[in-house]
Amino acid sequence: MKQIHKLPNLVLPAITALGICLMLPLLYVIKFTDFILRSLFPENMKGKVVVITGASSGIGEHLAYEYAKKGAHLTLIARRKESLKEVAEKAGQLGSPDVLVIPADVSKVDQCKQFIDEVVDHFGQLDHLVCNAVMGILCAFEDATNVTNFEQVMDVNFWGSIYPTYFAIPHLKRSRGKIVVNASVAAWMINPKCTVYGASKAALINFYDSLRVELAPKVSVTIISPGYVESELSQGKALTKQGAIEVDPRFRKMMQGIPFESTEDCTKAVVAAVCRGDKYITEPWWYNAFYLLKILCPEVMEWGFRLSNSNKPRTS
Ligand SMILES: [C]C(=O)[N][C]1[C]([O])[C]([O])[C]([C][O])O[C]1O1[C]([C]OP(=O)([O-])OP([O])(=O)O[C][C]2O[C](N3[C]=NC4=C3N=[C]N=C4[N])[C](OP([O])([O])=O)[C]2[O])[C]([O])[C]([O])[C]1[N+]1=[C][C]=[C]C(C([N])=O)=[C]1
Ligand SMILES: *[C@@H]1O[C@H](CO)[C@@H](O)[C@H](O)[C@H]1NC(C)=O
Repeated sequence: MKQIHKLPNLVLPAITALGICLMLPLLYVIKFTDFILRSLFPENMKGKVVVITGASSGIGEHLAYEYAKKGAHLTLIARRKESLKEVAEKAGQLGSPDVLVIPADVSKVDQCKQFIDEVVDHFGQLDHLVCNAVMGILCAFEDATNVTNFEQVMDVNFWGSIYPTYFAIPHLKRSRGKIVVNASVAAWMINPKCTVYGASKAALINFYDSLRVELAPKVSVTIISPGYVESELSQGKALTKQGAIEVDPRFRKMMQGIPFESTEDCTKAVVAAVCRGDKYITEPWWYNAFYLLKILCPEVMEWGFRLSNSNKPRTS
C-alpha cells in the first residue's frame, strides 16, 4: 500500500475525462446562448472613456479609430508624441468627441500612475483600459550580447500592462469597466528567436485569467491573441542581439507566403468582441487550428518549427 499516493494518477484523469464528456454538450449550449445574448446587446461606447497604450502605430492606432467610430472619448499613450498627435487628429475626425494625448513610457511605474490620474482628472471616469504597448524580439537567445538586454521586453510587454492595470482598477470598478490586454498567439506557439517575447505573452495570459476571477463581476477582462497582423512589429521591428530596436527586413522575407491580416480587419473584430464582452479573441480566427495541433500533437508542431528554423538566416 506504499504506492497509494499514486492512485490519483489513475483515478483523476479518468474521472475528469468522463466529467468532460458529460458536461461538454450542456456547457456549449450555455456558451452559445450567452454569446447570442451578448451579440444582441453589445456595450454602447458613446461617451465612454477608453485608454489605449501603444497607440502610436499598428493595432493600438487602429483600435483608436475603431473606438472613435463608436463615439468613445480616448486617451492615447505611447512615447512618440508626434505620431500620437496624428492618430488623435484622425480619431477626432472619425467621431471621437475628445482625444487626450499623453506621451509616456509604460515600463515606468510613476508614468503609469500619472497618466491614469490625468485621465480621471480630465474625463471623471475610465471605462476601458487597453494594454497594447509591445516590444518584439528577433534574436536567438544564445546570440544576445548581454542577457540583461531581454529585461526591457518583460518591462514593456509584461510590467507595462500590469502597472497601468493596477492604477486603473479602482476607477474600472466604479464604472463596471473592462480591461483589454493584447497577448499573442506567441503565448502558446513555439517561438524560435522570440523566446522572451513569447514568455512575456504567456505570463500576461496567466496573470489576466487570474485577475478576471479576482475582479468579477465588476470588471471584465478580454484577452486578445493576434496572429500575424500588419504593423511595425510585423515589419520586423524588434530587439537585436546588441539590445537595440531596429527593423530587420529579412523578417518579412522569411514570412513570405504567410497571410498577414489587415490591421483594420483585426481591430474591427477586436472592438466588436470587447463590446460583446468576450473573454478571449483570436484574430485571425484560423490560428485556433494551430492551437488544436499544439494541444493534441505538440511533436508535430515542434518538428515543423525545427525544419523551418534550420533554414532561417541568422538574425543580427
Ligand atoms: C488589438 C491590438 O492591440 N492588437 C495588437 C496588434 O496590433 C499588434 O500587431 C500585436 C503585436 O504583437 O499586439 C496586439 O499586438 C500588440 C500591438 O503590436 P503592433 O501594433 O503589432 O506593434 P507596433 O506597431 O510596433 O506598436 C507598438 C506600440 O507600442 C508602443 N510602445 C512600445 N514601447 C513602449 C510603447 N508605449 C509606451 N511605452 C513603451 N515603453 C509603440 O509606441 P512608441 O511611440 O512608444 O514607440 C507603439 O505604438 C502587442 O501587444 C503585440 O504583442 C500584439 N501582437 C501579437 C501577435 C501578433 C502581432 C502582429 N502584429 O502580428 C501583434
Ligand atoms: C550587461 O548589461 C548590464 C546593464 O545593461 C551591465 O550592468 C552589465 O555589466 C553587463 N554585463 C556584461 C557581462 O556585459
